[in-house]
Amino acid sequence: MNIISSHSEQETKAAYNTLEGALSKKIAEINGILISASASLAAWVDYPDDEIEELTSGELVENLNTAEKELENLISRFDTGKAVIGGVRTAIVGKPNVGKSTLMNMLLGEDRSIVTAVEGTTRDIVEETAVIGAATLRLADTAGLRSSEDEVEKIGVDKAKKWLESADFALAVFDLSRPFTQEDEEIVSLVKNKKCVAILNKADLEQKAQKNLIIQNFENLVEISAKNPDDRQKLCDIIEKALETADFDPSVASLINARQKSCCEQALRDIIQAENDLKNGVTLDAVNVTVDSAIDSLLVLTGEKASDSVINEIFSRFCVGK
Ligand SMILES: Nc1nc2c(ncn2[C@@H]2O[C@H](COP(=O)(O)OP(=O)(O)OP(=O)(O)O)[C@@H](O)[C@H]2O)c(=O)[nH]1
Ligand SMILES: [Mg+2]
Repeated sequence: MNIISSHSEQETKAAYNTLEGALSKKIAEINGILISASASLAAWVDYPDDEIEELTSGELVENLNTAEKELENLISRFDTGKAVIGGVRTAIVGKPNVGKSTLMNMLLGEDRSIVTAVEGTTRDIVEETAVIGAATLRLADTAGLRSSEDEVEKIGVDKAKKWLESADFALAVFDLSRPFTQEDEEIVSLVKNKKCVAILNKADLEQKAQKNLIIQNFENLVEISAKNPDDRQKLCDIIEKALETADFDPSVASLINARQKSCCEQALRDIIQAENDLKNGVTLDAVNVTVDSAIDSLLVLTGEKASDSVINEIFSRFCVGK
């Protein structure tokens, strides 16, 4: 499915490598470590009087530690992998008239969104896909955020806020040619906990905004004129920096969907639990149960063990058996 819906060469390669099994190979490797840990634990539990030296408790801790690090690594690369393979849900937000739709069109290289000098031009959400280097952005141009009495605009603002909540990435647009207002401050707080790039737009005009508000609150910011095609590259560079996609290596194993990520997170939680239990002297059979549960989560990920939820998801995403 990822190959069919891919938009860039990099994305296709990455999806292909996933199919090739870079991820299953990595998961099998981690599971191998856990299975050997579990086997030793089981042997110690079942034959406490025999001297079983295959794995010492030091090695056991080390194995659990390695599995933990490997899973953390996979999970931390999830966002980047998804930006390349599945595409990152990106909301373009800002108060009215700052140039959101102009920016959307600049990224797409076509006149997709309506641009006018009237505040509150965009009402419905305009969605389109843009490829920025290795990253695929599922862009949404949204209504300018302000409190309005206009019934239609109000609906647009609500939709914009909802879309932003569910977005993984935000392009927060500000207008340098006007002093910042309360509405700009609200945008800053709305995107506070999101991966985000601040765009200081209309840099071609006389500047009247106090840039400090943005400098203090954003790690990634860029000054551009969305009307000037020469500034597109500058914008793309900062987006790639924020998404960390520039150095993305499609041959490295990546998690590409939320289900895979949640399996890894579940396994990681169990491994950390097992490590703590070992430290605290919990009985080995209890530790073994926890390690086995981590193994199960990883088998669910690779499809070697199918839980009801996986089967349900597969039936909901593919038209099989209908
Ligand atoms: N000089 C200058 N004008 C710009 C720039 N970007 C946008 N504009 C103008 O600003 C006005 C508003 O642009 P839009 O892209 O419609 O702004 P918006 O944020 O989508 O506005 P709403 O949809 O109303 O929220 C238009 O007249 C644009 O031509 C820029 O970088 N420089
Ligand atoms: Mg607009």
